[in-house]
Amino acid sequence: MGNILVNEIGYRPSDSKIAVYRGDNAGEYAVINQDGKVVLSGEIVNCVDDEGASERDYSIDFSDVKEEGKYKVVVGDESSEEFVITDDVYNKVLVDSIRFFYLQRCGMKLTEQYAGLFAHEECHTSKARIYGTETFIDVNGGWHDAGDYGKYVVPAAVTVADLLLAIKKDESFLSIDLNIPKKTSLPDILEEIKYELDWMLKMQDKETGKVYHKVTCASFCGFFMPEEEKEELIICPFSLTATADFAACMAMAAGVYEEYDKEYAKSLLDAAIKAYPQASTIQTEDGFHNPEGVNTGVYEDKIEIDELYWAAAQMYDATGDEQYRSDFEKIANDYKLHGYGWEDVGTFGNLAYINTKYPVNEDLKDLIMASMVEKADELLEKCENNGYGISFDKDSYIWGSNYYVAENGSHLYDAYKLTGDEKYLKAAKEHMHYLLGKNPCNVCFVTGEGSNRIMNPHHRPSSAVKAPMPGMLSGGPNSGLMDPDAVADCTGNPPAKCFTDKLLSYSTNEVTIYWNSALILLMAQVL
Ligand code: G3I
Ligand code: 9MR
Ligand code: ZN
Repeated sequence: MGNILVNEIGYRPSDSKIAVYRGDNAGEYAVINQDGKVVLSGEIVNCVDDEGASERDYSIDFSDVKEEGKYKVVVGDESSEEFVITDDVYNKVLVDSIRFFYLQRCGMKLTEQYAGLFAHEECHTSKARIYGTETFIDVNGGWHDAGDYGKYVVPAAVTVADLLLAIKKDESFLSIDLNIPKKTSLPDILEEIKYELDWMLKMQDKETGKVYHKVTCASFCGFFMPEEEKEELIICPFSLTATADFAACMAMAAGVYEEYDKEYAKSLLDAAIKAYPQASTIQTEDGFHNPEGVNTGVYEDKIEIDELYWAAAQMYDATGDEQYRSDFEKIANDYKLHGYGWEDVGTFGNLAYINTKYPVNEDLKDLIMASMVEKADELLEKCENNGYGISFDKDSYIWGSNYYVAENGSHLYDAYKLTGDEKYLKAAKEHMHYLLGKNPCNVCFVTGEGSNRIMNPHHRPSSAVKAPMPGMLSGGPNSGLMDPDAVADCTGNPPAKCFTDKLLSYSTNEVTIYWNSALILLMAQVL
């Protein structure tokens, strides 16, 4: 079985609903409700040869089924997993995926009342050594990055940016009850984001304004709770990417927090103003590399112009200062930049520039908007050759492929906003459905959700308590086979099926804060 793939969580009544049937004998399909009654049937027609999955895929459009209830799609004697149609079908996955950030908190005790199984003592509270010196400083707080307990500024900045964009898109996020302990009167989600911003502020050198790249132990630790990682914390050198991303993120956050706490917003903007001019002065060959003796995540990035571009745009949007505008426009005249990722952040810059309340060069703005639509058109073309309707070809399944699925969905959504053309929105939605179960792996990639669940994410707390923390987006198929379990389980698989739900498969089954935030942003956009 497992040859009829759907969003395992389900659909809202008005959503378009497309199941995939993979096989050679198409024939008839039927949609059956919980009473065993056929509510829709028909002939399967369209088919695509999907290179990434090495399958012939047929799509079954059952959008006409709108009544609330539980359903299955069947073809011959094959059946999909059961799914639900109802209005609030995505509420739980949304809340759990945001609560994940609270559960990733470092530097404080998480009590059972709020964290349940994932309660832990305070962790990583000792002062951290600035690499190569005898100086120790306080960099407590923030979110653990991923399945490891490191804290890295670059991914932190894009995570915060995604979450702030999600809030800007859908103000109802501000009233979501996250069941977290409150210290301020901020909406829950802003209080949670503040926890990360406060940590990021500590990663800035107060004297120079430059920003340290990361704080981790020398190596990744074993599979225990965070308070058991007791090795020395090491702060790695400043980097251009951390400093520019920091400036961008702080400037963006200042605009959002302004409405709630003027003083806090000012401290964010001041930090951004101090960081910004420093970023481009940090010269390293090919970006940041781990210094000798440090073996944790690198977030290496050879192309740093997009980080400067994002920072300039965001600084201009926050201040209206012509210098930032001219910095941005100089780069924009030479490069077309895109990207919602930790590596490529151009789209964040584009959005800041095209939406700012301050004057812009209208011709340049038009060019940027046109290039955003052009990017979406390229993605749309790929969707047509993909059996699951996502913008992936056989080479797209890299480390964290699910991140790129979510990001591409956001690019498509942007084109919908810019053109009003529904075809982009429709395609963007399929990217969400893919992540939630309509995919060649036949699994719901968010923990705690769906019928075919991820049970063994590469995530230390989940391993320690022997239960997957809910609401985490797994990295997904990676045809690079970059860990021993991926090699053992996926050799010979088509790219789209190079995924294994094993604890030690960090190259296919890890989780991170920025993969979650990308999913959250996509949900804010398409739902
Ligand atoms: O960009 C290239 C692409 O051009 C090429 O076709 C493809 C072929 O493999 O590779 C692409 O690069 C990959 C890159 O991710 C894409 O972003 C690299 O191979 C791959 O090694 C790299 O993986 C990164 C991984 O760290 C290893 O460095 C992931 O993006 C990144 O999310 C991940 O981050 C880790 C942190 O270091 C530590 N904490 C956990 C976190 C998640 O796994
Ligand atoms: O747990 C680590 C994970 O967060 C990283 O993304 C990954 C790649 O850098 O590495 C993981 O740690 C593994 C290490 O690289 C190799 N030895 C086994 C470690 C745990 O699986
Ligand atoms: Zn910690």
